[in-house]
Amino acid sequence: MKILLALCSIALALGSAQVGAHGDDPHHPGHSDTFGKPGDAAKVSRTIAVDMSDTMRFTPANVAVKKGETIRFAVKNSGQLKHEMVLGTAKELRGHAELMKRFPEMEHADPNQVSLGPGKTGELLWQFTKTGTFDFACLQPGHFDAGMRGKIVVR
Ligand SMILES: [Cu+2]
Repeated sequence: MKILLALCSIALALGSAQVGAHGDDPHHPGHSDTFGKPGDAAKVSRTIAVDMSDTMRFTPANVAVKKGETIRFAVKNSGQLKHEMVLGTAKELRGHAELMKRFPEMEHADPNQVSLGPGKTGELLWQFTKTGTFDFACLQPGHFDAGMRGKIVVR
């Protein structure tokens, strides 16, 4: 796992260099500290059930939360393929989805995501600390492009 995470870091560094060439912030923004932080299980405001399927869709694909809320996403993979729910900004997720095509074996174990095999359930705890519209997506190779993504509006 350590080796895979190291590969992920290297891949992200390479990706950032390319983003920098386009005049954007050359620093990788880090995993999602722009819109919140890992949630505390003792402070969960409510649970939102999210289903992931082989039709490359999240259900629901649109989620509304209030600023400050800690959400427990109860995630179920009802498909036959591996899927994952990754929280982030649209830019972060798009960049990461491209990297996953080049490094399809890349594994993640970050607090802003949960990866689930067929039929598995898991959870993701996140506190939303800023208002705005944020994204989530499945970064398994090809799934993002197939439309496996959703939006979170924080008010
Ligand atoms: Cu998927």
